[in-house]
Amino acid sequence: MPESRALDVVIVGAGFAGMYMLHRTRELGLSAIVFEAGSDVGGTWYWNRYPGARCDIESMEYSYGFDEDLQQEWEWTERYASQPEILRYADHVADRFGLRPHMRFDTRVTSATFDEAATCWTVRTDAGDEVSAQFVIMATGCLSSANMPVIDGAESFAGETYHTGQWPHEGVDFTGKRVGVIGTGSSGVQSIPVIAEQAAELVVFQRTPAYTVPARNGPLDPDERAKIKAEYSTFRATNRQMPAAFGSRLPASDRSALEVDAEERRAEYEYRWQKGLGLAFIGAFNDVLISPESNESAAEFVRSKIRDIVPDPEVARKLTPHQVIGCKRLCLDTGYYETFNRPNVELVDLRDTPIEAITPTGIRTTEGEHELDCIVYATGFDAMTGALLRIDIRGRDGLPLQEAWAAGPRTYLGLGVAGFPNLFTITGPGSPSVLTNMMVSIEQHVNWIADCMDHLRRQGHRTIEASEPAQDLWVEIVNAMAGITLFPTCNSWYLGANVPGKTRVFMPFVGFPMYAEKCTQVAQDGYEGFVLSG
Ligand code: N01
Repeated sequence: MPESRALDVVIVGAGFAGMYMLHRTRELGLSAIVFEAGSDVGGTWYWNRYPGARCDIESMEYSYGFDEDLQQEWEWTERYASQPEILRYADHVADRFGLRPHMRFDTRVTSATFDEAATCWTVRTDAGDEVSAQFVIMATGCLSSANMPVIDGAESFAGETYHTGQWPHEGVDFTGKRVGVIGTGSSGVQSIPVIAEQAAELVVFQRTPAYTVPARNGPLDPDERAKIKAEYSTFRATNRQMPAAFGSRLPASDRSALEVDAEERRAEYEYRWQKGLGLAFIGAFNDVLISPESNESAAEFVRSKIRDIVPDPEVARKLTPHQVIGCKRLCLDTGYYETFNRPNVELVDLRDTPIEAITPTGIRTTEGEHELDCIVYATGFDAMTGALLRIDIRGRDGLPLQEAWAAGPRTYLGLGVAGFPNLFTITGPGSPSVLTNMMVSIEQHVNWIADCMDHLRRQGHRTIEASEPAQDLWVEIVNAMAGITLFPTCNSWYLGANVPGKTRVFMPFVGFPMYAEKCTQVAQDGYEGFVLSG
């Protein structure tokens, strides 16, 4: 039965953001519904079931910290959790906090329209629901709208086609198949070694070579797990003080890579490479993402590893990246570069031989046709704004969000948008989000939004809305912060540069602790920069 109720809150998405938002909303005694396009909870972990899918933040950190009993009772088994284990965790949380009765699955929100006279939102879905709510909270995720490149002839392919971000639930058996993978970002880097083990032949179509460091995943050390659990809340609090809200077991470096000699520099990179410290490889020195020279020393270290691992000089050459390391998100792998030593794996460098077309039987580059049974698109996402903009969101005076963001997303704190009262975006553009441990950013945003709704109710305000001047200033600050770093120097999805036609704007805010402090201050100052009314 389609819903037609009047509610306090509509939450869009049942990933980790939507789940915790629902929990907090219910704790406040507000009525709420979650609409979710998938058939169950989990968000990005519900959709990304490709072989080898795994988190690149350690499991003891990539989990909720809001409930002491939850964090004590849940036992992660691996250092970096696999997608199935993370989905089991999401399932456990949904049961434990009784969330599912307030969720509507297989239901995609199609529009949200602000009604000025009634000061409420009307939300419609593809299942025929039409509900009104005082607040709409977008928990739509940063990496949930698949990026499917437009390639000539793609529809003519007679074999099977998959996208890593929309993987079939029943899994895919590549045994005996000739498989082509397009894309070598995190999803490609994780899936390629696993597909190579199964497929008869694997052809990897690479446009930009990836920098990737070994995850050295394995079973979690029980002593380490117990040690963290003994003081879990302190551990979480210390992580929140780290620039990307994770990794406090290793102190943040206070040295420039240029301050030490070549031997010491290499030893530091080698230590992180051997220990499988993942994204913290970039944190070896405090200026790897700031100084081109320091960055080059880290990049050259990884290049030397590729030369060591891959004996064929031509294959090693093709695999070697030359852009700034960390500018596109660093990948974590299990045997990625080694995979190209296998006799059943071929690497096609699209910079030398671009794709001309997809044919009924394979992929044709300028060098000839590769006959394939399956094509896997590991081509990423329309990140941060894609999921928001495919909903027809209309604020004051019927202004579409698509129009308000025509020149790129504009928000105040990544939480609110001028002209769109009572609409909140969890980990929206302009917040640290994808540059951090997402779980920490999600909890920080959900808590802020819950406290804000509570404040409005207690103070008798009906609406809250970002002011234009505060939003303009915030957009400038986000740009200025990015400008200090090397992030804007490559065509990354952080900039929207991976989606043809998308406006090039650096979307996340660099630096979690400073950001979180600012949000707290804004709330303490009576939601400074927002207009409260009604
Ligand atoms: O997507 P990507 P992803 N022709 O955009 C290529 C998170 N994540 O799904 O670089 C040929 O990084 C594109 O080439 P180029 C993580 O935050 C996390 O891999 O644009 N190639 C690139 O190689 C990650 O950063 C985890 O030149 C085309 C690839 O496709 C984010 O998701 C695991 C093309 C896309 O790489 C996105 O990762 C997985 C075309 N037309 C993902 N279009 C973990 O937690 C695109 N490409 C570990």
